[in-house]
Amino acid sequence: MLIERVRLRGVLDSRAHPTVEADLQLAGQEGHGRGSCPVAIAPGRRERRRGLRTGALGAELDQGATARLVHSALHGRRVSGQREFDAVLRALDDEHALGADVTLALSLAFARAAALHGRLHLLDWLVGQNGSPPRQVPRLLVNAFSGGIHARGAAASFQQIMTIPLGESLAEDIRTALSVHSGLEEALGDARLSASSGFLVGGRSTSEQLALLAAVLERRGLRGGVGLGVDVAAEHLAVDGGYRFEGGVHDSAGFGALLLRLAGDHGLSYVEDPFDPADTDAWHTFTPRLGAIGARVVGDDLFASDARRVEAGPAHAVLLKPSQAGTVSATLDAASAAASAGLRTVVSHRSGETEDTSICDLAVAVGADHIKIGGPRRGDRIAKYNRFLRLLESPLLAGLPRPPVHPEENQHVPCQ
Ligand code: 2PG
Ligand code: MG
Repeated sequence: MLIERVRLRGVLDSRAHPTVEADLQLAGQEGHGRGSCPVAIAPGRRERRRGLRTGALGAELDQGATARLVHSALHGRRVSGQREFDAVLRALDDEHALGADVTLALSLAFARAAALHGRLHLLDWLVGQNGSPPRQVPRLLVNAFSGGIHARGAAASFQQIMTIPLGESLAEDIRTALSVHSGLEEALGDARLSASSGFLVGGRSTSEQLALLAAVLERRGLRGGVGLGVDVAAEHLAVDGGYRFEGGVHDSAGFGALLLRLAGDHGLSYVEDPFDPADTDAWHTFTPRLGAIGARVVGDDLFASDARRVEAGPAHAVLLKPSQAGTVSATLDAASAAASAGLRTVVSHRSGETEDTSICDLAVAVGADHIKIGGPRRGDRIAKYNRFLRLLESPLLAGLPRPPVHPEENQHVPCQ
């Protein structure tokens, strides 16, 4: 495949922060592939450097020094496929610190251009790159309450409290997500401060939020059909000597005990980033204990979507964020490292998203158990819900099973 033209563009994410979009055209092709990179409000410290944060908008980005490097490396270059293209990006990044925003936008633009070139859908292209057919249709992690740094930094609380619809079909799960969300809006009434990124609710503790959620599920007749999960995002709660949480500071052991109690009391089946990535012993002690009550520990900032960091032991599953990995190939590598270690996978959006919906295709392609796409509000998130509704028409998804309702059903069983 001969790369004819590449263009970088500064666009806005859902928080109106500048990020990178790329267009890429292959020789003999009408049209181009396009990709963009989402933005985290405060990336974990193991995450690859994000980029130059130039603030350049529109064509300004295509005229700067980064774009000159990209143009001279890519224009007129012939590559055999995604792997070779991503290797070129990786080498450029290592030498010139392009940043994951530039490399991911280009990598996704290439994937879409290559798919177009082969008259394929993006999903088919990604499945081809992954090397095995999709094996299940992921379950949604639907944000209900935002806290921690997502609630503008003040609250020492979990970053997300989420619901997990457990229906037989994805369409049914989306209907459930809509029902829970409107039930929550109804229940919160005036207490709802912002519906734009989930809900920011002043003065409510985590237990109260979980209890409120349970009441909404009860009222909507959904109690048995929806699981509950949290993203502790503990790296952002860590202070000298422990973790800040709801007015106190808890040492690792105390924080682990508190999390286990919360998980038991509220029937949580999903706990993401319970500790700081460096708090290694705490992860190793906590994971089997949470597993014993039928819940799963997921590593986000722990693994930072880096295949070299993925290992069995500290967690049951790996969160995959393409913007952490930096390219499509690096994301697929992290997914296959997870499979080889017998770990499950979860694909995730970022707190600042664009209209790019490739994470949906990716989650299906790698056979992820879950995908985190936020609550069913706001254009960038609805775009992902709609992408799934279209993907369901793909023959590749016909007859595929859903992941097991009880995580323990196939814990420690390699997923591929
Ligand atoms: C997370 C993500 C997505 P951020 O921690 O899982 O909600 O947040 O993009 O801010 O890292
Ligand atoms: Mg997280």
